[in-house]
Amino acid sequence: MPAAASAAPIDLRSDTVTRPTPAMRRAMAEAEVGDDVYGEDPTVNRLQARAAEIFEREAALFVPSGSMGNLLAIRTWTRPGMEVICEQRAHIVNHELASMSAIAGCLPRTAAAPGGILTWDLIEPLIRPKVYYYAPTGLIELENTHNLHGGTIYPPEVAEDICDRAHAAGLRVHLDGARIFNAAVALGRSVAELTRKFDSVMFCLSKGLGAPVGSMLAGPRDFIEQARVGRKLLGGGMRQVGVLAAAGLVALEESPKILHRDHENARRLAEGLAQLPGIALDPRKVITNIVLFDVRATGRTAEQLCAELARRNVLAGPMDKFMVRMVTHYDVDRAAIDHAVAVTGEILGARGAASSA
Ligand code: TLP
Repeated sequence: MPAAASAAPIDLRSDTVTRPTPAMRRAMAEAEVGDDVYGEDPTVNRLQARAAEIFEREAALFVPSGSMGNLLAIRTWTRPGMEVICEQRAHIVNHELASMSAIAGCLPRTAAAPGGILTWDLIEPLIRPKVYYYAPTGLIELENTHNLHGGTIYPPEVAEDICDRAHAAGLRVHLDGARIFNAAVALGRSVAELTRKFDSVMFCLSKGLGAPVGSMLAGPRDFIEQARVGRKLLGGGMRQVGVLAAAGLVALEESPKILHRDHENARRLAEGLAQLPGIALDPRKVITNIVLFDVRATGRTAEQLCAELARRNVLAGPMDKFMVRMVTHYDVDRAAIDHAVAVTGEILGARGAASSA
């Protein structure tokens, strides 16, 4: 794997950085297209039908991004002035520009949960009593896998318990399943099984599945029809977008089969990094493709370490002052992982680390 400074960087900033596979590029070149605002793009229609089938839902909608998919779900299930219950480090709270407030008119109401995994005990106290001077609870949102907790997974029975109790309380539950295929592969369950009790599900084609662009929102037909209107309102009505949907279809059919490699690589990466001086990380907690580690004890901030890594052609993401994230995906193989560990060891002065760097 590349050791020379001129080689392509080993890019572990995110699984969003994957480039389309040759099969995706072929499908894109050959895609049959039409105007999707008229509902006439056959490839988009096929992708939507296939996603609905895989998730055992009435309908699905192709959206430009996961952020738009989440926002559409919030906007469709709520009205302005409501609250959305979610985990404190949820992507919708930390990485979506306050869109639930700026656009949907809702406030997040958060609870911090160990590993990012909410339970009904944590959610229930946040539900507002039906008193006219409180902002009503409009929606509960869960994230699986949980990005900012290092790709953690909801035990299926915990997620189902939340959905059952929410429904009994008259509340809906939306799943940010940007990486739900990673959870399914790690648990050996189908995405339909893991998501069956949620009222709506967003998942990304453009993360571990490797498509260049796009996410899907799945749910009941009337919900999807309203979300389609919302997508247009936000400027997300796309025309001959079958060229992108074609890559999405390949991603949906082919990529889940190889996601397990990303998980093996992430565990290997975590085991290597955990040996290095100053890195705080428990590799046993790495079960999908995200490795989060604390670098406080290295005497560096996350940004400083990431800058040093970048100078050596290894790219990682600073997530907060001392937290670094590395994400595995199909564009990094095992040799690249070993190289990334060696380079990190070299920077941190680990004994014997430079030998393979
Ligand atoms: N996550 C990105 C960054 O925004 C942090 C990444 O590199 O991981 N839900 C979850 C759980 C996500 O991780 C992301 C993207 C989204 C939603 C939004 O998807 P996009 O980027 O397509 O808007």
